[in-house]
Amino acid sequence: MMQAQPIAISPGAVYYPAYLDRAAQEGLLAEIRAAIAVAPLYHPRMPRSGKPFSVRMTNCGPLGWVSDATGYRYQARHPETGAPWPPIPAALLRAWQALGGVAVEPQACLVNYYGQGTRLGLHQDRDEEEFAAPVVSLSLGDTAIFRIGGTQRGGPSRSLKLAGGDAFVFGGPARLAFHGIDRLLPGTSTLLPEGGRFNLTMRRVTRAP
Ligand code: MD3
Ligand code: FE
Repeated sequence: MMQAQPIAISPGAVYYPAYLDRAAQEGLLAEIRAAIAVAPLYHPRMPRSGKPFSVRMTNCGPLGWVSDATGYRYQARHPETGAPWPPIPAALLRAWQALGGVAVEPQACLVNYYGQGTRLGLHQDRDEEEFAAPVVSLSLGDTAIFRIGGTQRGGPSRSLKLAGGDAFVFGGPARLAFHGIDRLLPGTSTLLPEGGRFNLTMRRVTRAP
């Protein structure tokens, strides 16, 4: 299941290329598809403008990140079905334990799906109350061009390819780094018959008890 030497990208940002082998990717994909059957992917909307994201999203865990015309927030239920989010899959909890280096449990796993031509603009993840815990990210499917900068918008940034099976941990100063997905490289993975990419990010939302 595990492989990969960690590569330090910047203080607090650690990249684990090929963290999941093919069998582990298939197992995790099956768990994510089961979660999506309970909590369907939907198009979040931008605060104020109400313009839909090109990326579709859902969540697992006691809390989920949502966005609509009224703003960004974490909530316990799916915005369209009203149902509680399904639990975070066991394989993801194992990755959090192995890579996160913290005793607290994650409360949210945001599931992002990128179809061809979709992107996610540069942003900071700062809707959580707890920034001491890292964000742990796993990718499945096609390779994406990921961009990461510093904690100031408009500062220097670098771009990196994130492939299916790769893991990333963003802690310390990297926890508040600006980041986004510039584009996908279509046809770079055979994992998803429909093509595209899933990214799974686990987060601690409230202060640890
Ligand atoms: C750095 N997701 O879900 S993963 C997000 O590929 C998000 O779907 C992208 O940005 C994706 O918020 C990028 C890498 C990532 C995720 C969360 C971070 C980098 C991060 C949080 C803080 C700092
Ligand atoms: Fe983010």
